[in-house]
Amino acid sequence: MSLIATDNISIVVGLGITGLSCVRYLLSKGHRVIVVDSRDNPPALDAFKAEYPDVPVCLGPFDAELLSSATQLFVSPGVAIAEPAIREAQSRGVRVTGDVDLFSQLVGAPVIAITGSNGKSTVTTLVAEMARQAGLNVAVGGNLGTPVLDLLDDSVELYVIELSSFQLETTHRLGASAATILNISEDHMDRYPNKLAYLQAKQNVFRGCRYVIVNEDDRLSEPLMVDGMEAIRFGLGKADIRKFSTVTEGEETYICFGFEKLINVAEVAIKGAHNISNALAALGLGSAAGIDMSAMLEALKQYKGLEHRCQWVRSLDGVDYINDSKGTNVGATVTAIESFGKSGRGKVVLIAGGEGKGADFSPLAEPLTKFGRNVVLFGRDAGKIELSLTDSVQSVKVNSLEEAVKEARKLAQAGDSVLMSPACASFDMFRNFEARGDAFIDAVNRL
Ligand code: UMA
Ligand code: ADP
Repeated sequence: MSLIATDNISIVVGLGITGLSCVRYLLSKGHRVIVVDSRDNPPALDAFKAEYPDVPVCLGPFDAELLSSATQLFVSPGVAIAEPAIREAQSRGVRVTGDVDLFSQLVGAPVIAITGSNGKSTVTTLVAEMARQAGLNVAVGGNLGTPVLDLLDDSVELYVIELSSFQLETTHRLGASAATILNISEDHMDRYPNKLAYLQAKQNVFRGCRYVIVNEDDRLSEPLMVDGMEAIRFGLGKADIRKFSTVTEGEETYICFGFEKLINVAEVAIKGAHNISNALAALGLGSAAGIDMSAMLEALKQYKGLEHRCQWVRSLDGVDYINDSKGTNVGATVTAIESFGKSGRGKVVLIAGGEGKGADFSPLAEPLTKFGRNVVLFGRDAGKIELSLTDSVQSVKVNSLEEAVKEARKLAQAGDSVLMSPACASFDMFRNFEARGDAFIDAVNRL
């Protein structure tokens, strides 16, 4: 059955880049489309009206009657399907779907799908690099930046897509060749009633999947296995058959598949235990999709990671300055503190804060007690983080990122790392995490 009924109306919910990609596709197939957005003035409005003057656009609070008059709703990731008007339309028989569902019906080449709380972008771009190294024409996108519908092209031989829990809410059957939930820790608690609801959305990545890539170090990443699915496992240590793992012999640690050594960890360009876990996941996904092993190992030697993820910026007076602006949840920041705490000569001065998305910040206390020198807090939820850290480490609140960097310089001692890993989204003060990372780099370079 086709996802699109030609004689009826599709309503695209959300006028962002996903909404635009849906409109473009639906119009190209001659469908009747209406666009709604709950904001009075979505950023893309003027450009949209200029390009599609004949498409009706309804702004402001969602109208349940209007939504209920559609055949299907294509809901953008920024809008929860739990919105009352969407729920009402659904209860009146309207199909609630999204761009990923549509993509999965149209795609003609194998798909590798990656979700999880942390490491998605790193693994997505690493797998894409492995595929390129093997000579494949690969398309890469999804939550990473390019909406999946905009990736579709007959010449593509492999799609590598990053999917968020938001995108997976509306994904009924992806049918990926290989899929993984890298790990699960709390995120987006302003959108979900509890962690289970967040996990359930993530589990949709496995629907119709051939190979599941399972993280043995995080049991929450396990799918419900159904007929026709095969598992490839990964995890640090504990080698086993059909598993990508690590084995340590004396001073050296190797990545293995089964009991066969593949590469010395020292040769892998991305560093830290979390990144080795990411490398194992990428090998699992790549091997499931049949990517040549020697090409994958070559990519591991060459791929240096993305900006704004535990990115070294500068050394000044013996102190390393690290930009981890993409550390947008507590789990990511815990990982970053432990990574620099264990590998550094000194302690960690953490710069954190921003929009906390309803998170519980208390898991930061333990790694900060072990590895933290001080914490400098800024942004909307600075006070909330401060309350969670009493007794573990001293903290100070400031009014801007620029001030935070200056304060961190005063507090850090030679051998320390100043780590900006906010554990929060950036939207209270910046356009996005990249703008926050760039502001940090500028401030550090001005010291
Ligand atoms: N919005 C409204 N009302 C609406 C529609 C949107 O208030 O009716 C708000 C949303 O709450 C959000 C913003 O508008 O703050 C943008 O929402 P959108 O759904 O229109 O977003 P797009 O521009 O289509 O971008 C989306 C993803 N955005 C979100 O999930 C919020 C992008 O991920 C993704 O790159 C893009 O599709 C292409 O697939 C961004 C993101 O922040 C980078 N993702 C979250 C994350 O990584 O943590 C999940
Ligand atoms: P995502 O796309 O899921 O946000 P990224 O690959 O952009 O993930 O990494 C964001 C941050 O998450 C990193 O800078 C690091 O602090 C943390 N991180 C990356 N990989 C992992 C992992 N496997 N486990 C825990 N934390 C991780």
